[in-house]
Amino acid sequence: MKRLAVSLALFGVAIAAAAHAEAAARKIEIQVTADGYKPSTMRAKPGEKLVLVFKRIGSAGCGNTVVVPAANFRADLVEGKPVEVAVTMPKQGKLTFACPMDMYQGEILPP
Ligand SMILES: [Cu+2]
Repeated sequence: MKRLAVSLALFGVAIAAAAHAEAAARKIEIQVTADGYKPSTMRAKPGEKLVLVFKRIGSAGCGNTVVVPAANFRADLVEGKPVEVAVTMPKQGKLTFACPMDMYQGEILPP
């Protein structure tokens, strides 16, 4: 019985740790408009975990596909269907995203 209590306690700690890790990723909403990404420049700490949420506004312009090279990510964007991608800021340098032709560009810079 004591052993069960110990494993239950450890289980609880594991769940709490997992929940904490989930909460640690910061969500950044990026609107994809006819004029490009809004915002197009953001800041994040090296090693920080982020979730980028791309929200297409309207259908004009070059926002139908977004590419995040560092995450090996490419997705089609449709209005009303936000697309999320988890990324981690590199230890050095910046993270970038763009349309496939690099006409729309966004970057996440260190502080
Ligand atoms: Cu383009």
